[in-house]
Amino acid sequence: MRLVLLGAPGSGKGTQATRLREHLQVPHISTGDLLRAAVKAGTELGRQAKAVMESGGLVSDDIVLGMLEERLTAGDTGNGFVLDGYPRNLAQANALDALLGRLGQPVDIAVQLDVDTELLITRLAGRAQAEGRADDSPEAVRHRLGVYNDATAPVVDFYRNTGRLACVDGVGGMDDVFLRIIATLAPTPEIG
Ligand code: B4P
Repeated sequence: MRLVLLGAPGSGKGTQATRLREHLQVPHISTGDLLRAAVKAGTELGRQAKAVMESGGLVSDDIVLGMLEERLTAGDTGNGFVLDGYPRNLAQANALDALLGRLGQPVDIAVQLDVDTELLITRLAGRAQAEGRADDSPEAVRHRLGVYNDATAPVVDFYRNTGRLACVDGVGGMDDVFLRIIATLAPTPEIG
């Protein structure tokens, strides 16, 4: 299965992607993790991405697409993948469809995790305390939520309009949210 996880910062994409990876036995590909690894390794790409990420902005489409193409052609996605953090704007959504069309691996489903803004802020404040991620500071979180509403929210309609969207309530325990996602993936039983 080729699954895209959508949702605002703090909606639980990374958290649920880890569970889905185990359940579906496919790789979890997170553009956030790929970018953080490049920053940590001090590569040229990481140097370009670092300041943008810390401010809560989006890294340039070209950089992220190049990095993603390299990852999707690594040879381990024959049974599918869980893509987390991409696409984040309409240009990325179109680029992803074009890339996966070329690879003959179109997206099967996009799962949108719905969580209200106050709870997102609470969760990210919790992670800021626990992990000290630079982009979980209150200013960066405000910026990330603005970027999400302006640039990423239209991506939900992109998948809705192409009949590939499932919306899931992302509020509740992590295992409860996971069960809701799994329920959207199960084939509908035939009646009669
Ligand atoms: P990401 O790494 O994608 O960060 P994120 O949106 O915060 O999601 P994450 O997966 O980490 O958090 P989650 O909701 O699981 O991106 C970071 C930055 O990288 C971006 O701002 C951007 O600069 C750059 N970037 C990444 N992709 C890009 C792209 N395509 N284009 C351009 N730039 C890109 O979890 C958050 C917290 O909530 C955790 O502490 C978790 O424990 C908690 N939580 C989760 N589920 C919960 C639940 N059910 N109940 C209680 N707490 C829960």
